[in-house]
Amino acid sequence: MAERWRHRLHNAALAFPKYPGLRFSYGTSGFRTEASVLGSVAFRAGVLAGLRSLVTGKATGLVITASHNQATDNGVKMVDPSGGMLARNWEPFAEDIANAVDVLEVVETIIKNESVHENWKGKVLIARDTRPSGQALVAAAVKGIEAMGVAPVNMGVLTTPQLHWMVRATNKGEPQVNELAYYTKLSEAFKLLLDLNPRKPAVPRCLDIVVDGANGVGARKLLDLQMLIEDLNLEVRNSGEGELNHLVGADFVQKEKVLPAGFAASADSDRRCVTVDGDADRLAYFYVSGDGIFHLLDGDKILSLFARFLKQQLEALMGSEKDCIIPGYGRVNLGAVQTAYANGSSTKYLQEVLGLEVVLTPTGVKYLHEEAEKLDIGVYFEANGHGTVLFSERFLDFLRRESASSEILNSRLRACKRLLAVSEMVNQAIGDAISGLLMVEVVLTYSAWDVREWDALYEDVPSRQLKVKVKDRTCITTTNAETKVSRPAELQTAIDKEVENFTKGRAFVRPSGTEDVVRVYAEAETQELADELAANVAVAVYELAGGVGPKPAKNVITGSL
Ligand code: G16
Repeated sequence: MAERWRHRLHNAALAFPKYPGLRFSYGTSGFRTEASVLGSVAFRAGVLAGLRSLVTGKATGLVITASHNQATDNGVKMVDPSGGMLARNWEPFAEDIANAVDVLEVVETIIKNESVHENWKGKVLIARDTRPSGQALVAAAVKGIEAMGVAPVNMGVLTTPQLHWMVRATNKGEPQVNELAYYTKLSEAFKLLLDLNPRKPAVPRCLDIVVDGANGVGARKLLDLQMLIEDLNLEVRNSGEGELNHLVGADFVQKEKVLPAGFAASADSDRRCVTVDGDADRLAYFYVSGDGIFHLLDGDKILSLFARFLKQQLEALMGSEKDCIIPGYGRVNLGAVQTAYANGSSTKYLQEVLGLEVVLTPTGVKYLHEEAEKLDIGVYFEANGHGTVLFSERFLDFLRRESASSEILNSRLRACKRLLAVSEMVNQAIGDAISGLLMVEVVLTYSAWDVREWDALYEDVPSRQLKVKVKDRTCITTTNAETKVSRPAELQTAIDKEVENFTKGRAFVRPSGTEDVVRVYAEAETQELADELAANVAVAVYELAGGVGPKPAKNVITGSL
């Protein structure tokens, strides 16, 4: 490493010593913890993002956000040149640099391994969510990027998926990389998709939706988007007037299965409602039926809706062929990717009704994205609402050729054009609540469906999620896509024993990668039984994995086997 470079980095790093007594781990989605201790992590993430940009010769990105976490937390999500999450083989570097006493040591190792030269050029795009702590953390990250001699580009307050989209667009050489370009791309594809829809008189042209913005960045961005789409009539609530993610937002609504603050069962009955999380990378729909019952349409339902639509388009392309064979292309691999949180009924629907192959990965979009990328059309969603639809370049090339080869707008050409427009509208870099919402609306309009018809695709197996506080959550390790605990072994034995007592019982636990808790998930035949199973497994976690604070109450089994 050149002396001048080393000197500059050394001096800059003096202002960002490692926070004493803490170990930072690179979790499900980057670094995340209490904002007050994150200054040095932000600086060091800036250094690493700069270095990654130099090594790849492409733009990288950083988003300062703690997504669904409480307002006093913050975090750093690192974006790779593809627009996806940081490459997994660089995650150990991220953890090393965040915890190093001497930043230079880690940097020098990478520079040596990758033969990086000081004169190489790099660029890091940086954005933040609406948290008050964000500005100072952006400033720290910018110092880190500059210390590497790389150009920081501060994009301001954005949703996480917008920044991912911009990194991808930059590296694809798009002429305009800014918010307007993002909204324009999405809205044009959306309008084209509506125009391609079969015209049915019953379909309302104006799409009325009530949005829970989690008091975060997504609320204001959706309002910006709405300016470009006259068919969309969004009533945005929780747009910043209350506390970020407190009793609002996709994480709260999906886990608690209740209405967010600012919504009322009587006043909002029968309205189509949407919730996003604090950085707008999660999406869920909900509604209250006339009988006052709350209905959630989570990531699994969104995945099923999308997969059904995509399959219909493939059928139009297949003509008289079978098994997803498309004349002129061959077999199209359409598949779905889920995690252990996927409701059992959704997996059954995808496999048995749609006949799709379903792959299960551990929690974290980085794992799902990787699997979806292997397919011609890969749809991935976590139950919590993170997900998107990915298209392979080879399949897109085929669609472009096909759509240029004919002028007769028959069902085959419409399907080609639709799929191409979906690939433009649906974020190809990462799951995106904004583009996901547009896609849901397109598919509902296409099918002339309301939310109830969509909801009726399948009935969820009742489920419950709980959190347990333990002394050290890393004492739990898991295997088989997180469906089994490998350590402590007696915990898995206890879970198995509990599950045996419940009809249609299924349960697993895993340490959270974003909060200091162990998460518990349970399914059973009825809601009461799912609640009981979850509570009993929570007690097992508390007893066998070092629970702290008040002990969860064990439920008496009332109706189990
Ligand atoms: C992040 C990841 C998601 C993952 C979630 C789970 O979400 O991006 O892929 O599902 O964490 O968190 P945990 O490990 O705590 O269960 P977000 O929206 O918080 O960035």
